[in-house]
Amino acid sequence: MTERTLIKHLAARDDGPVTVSGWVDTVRDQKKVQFVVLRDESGALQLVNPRNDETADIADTISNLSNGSFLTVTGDLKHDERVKLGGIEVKLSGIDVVGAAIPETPIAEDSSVDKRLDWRFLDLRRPEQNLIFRVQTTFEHALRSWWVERDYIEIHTPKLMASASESRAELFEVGYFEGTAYLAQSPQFFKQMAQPAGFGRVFEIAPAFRADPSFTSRHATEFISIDAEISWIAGHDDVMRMHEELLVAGLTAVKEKHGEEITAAFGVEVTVPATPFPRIPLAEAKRIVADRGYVVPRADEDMDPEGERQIAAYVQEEFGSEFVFLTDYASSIRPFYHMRHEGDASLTNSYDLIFNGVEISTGAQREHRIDVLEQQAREKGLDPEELGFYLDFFRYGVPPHGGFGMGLSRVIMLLLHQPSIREVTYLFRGPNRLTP
Ligand code: AMO
Repeated sequence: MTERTLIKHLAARDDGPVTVSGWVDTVRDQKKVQFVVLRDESGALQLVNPRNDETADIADTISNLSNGSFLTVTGDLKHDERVKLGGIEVKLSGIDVVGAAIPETPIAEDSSVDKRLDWRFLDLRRPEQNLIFRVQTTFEHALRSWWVERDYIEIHTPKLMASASESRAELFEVGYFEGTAYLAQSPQFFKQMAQPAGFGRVFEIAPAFRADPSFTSRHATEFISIDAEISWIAGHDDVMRMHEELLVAGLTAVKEKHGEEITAAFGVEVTVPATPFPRIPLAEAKRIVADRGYVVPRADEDMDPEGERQIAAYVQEEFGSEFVFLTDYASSIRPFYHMRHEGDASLTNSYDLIFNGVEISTGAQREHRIDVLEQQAREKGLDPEELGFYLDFFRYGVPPHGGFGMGLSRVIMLLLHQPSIREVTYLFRGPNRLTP
């Protein structure tokens, strides 16, 4: 493979000949000297070309350069404190326009998000965008490592399904030969299947699809769902303990590797949260929010976005935490597969995790007793026939188990204080966006 010199590594090199590649950021074409700022994913570098007879060809090329063109240049690296851009510059001896760009750039810094998404590959060239995806890589890698070190098995569940796994209202239907298939809304059923299969502890990081017509900053029709499911739990607190330790591992890795860059680019200090995260039953959270003067949703409704912000503000003030588990949701607002409280069937062994005021996750202990599960499915108006294969999991010996699903883009958005998941999704999919 061709050796590449990244711009960020040049400062540590001795003065002398170098070859570098990157995109033209700006050109200052002056009478006596020309300057080009070259950018790659790691930084920016000043190129200089004093005009004289020997450099006339290079000067011609520079005069015709358009912003965004991709160049490979050779030259002499020199450290010079007076150079504002990193204290180094390269005096050109050769310039090769490998990929010329059309001069009119279709987007600018102040273009709307929609316009930027139309030209996502150009938008992604911005250093902050590049950082977002390096942070995401580090975060995902740290989660995977944490799980692998603890003997979890990584599974890949199918995204084409014969029925819904969450609400029927958000199902994408696709033609499937003579019949119909549905895009998976969650790996829910199949990650649970790993428990009677004897896998013990599993995880998956994969796309999930929701035919949700929302245009909010936190909804996509396709998103990456981070899922885990574990056997031998005593209750949903075991799932929450795993969940918080996992997040600590992910955020520690991000802070160590990118903390300073993140502060420089976004003005955000990455905080590794203390554990245990505060845990507040939903009913109590609603009382707290009401005491703060906010009109809370009814008891049989989920916390709404403003309620989530209010409880997050409370937790930040009281416990200095960016995270809070809201627990024990009412059965009426939870799916049929959540286990209900022993002795109070109106509540479930479940939780939502709120990070900086937005829900990032839902988790629960699952109902593993087949008769109870069937009854709960019927109560929710589901036909046990349609759930046939799923219900079979519980007929052949299944351990108590539970797990969670967490939206990757929501975590990254909230971690980097971005205004929308559109900014942190490589290619966003929403109700009116299927391209590029
Ligand atoms: P839930 O439906 O709450 O739970 O989804 C889990 C998490 O996935 C993310 N998420 C979304 N992200 C972007 N756009 C969407 N339209 C969207 N919908 C959901 C959120 C949410 O918290 N099967 C359960 C999980 C479980 O119990 O294991 C489930 O899917 O961050």
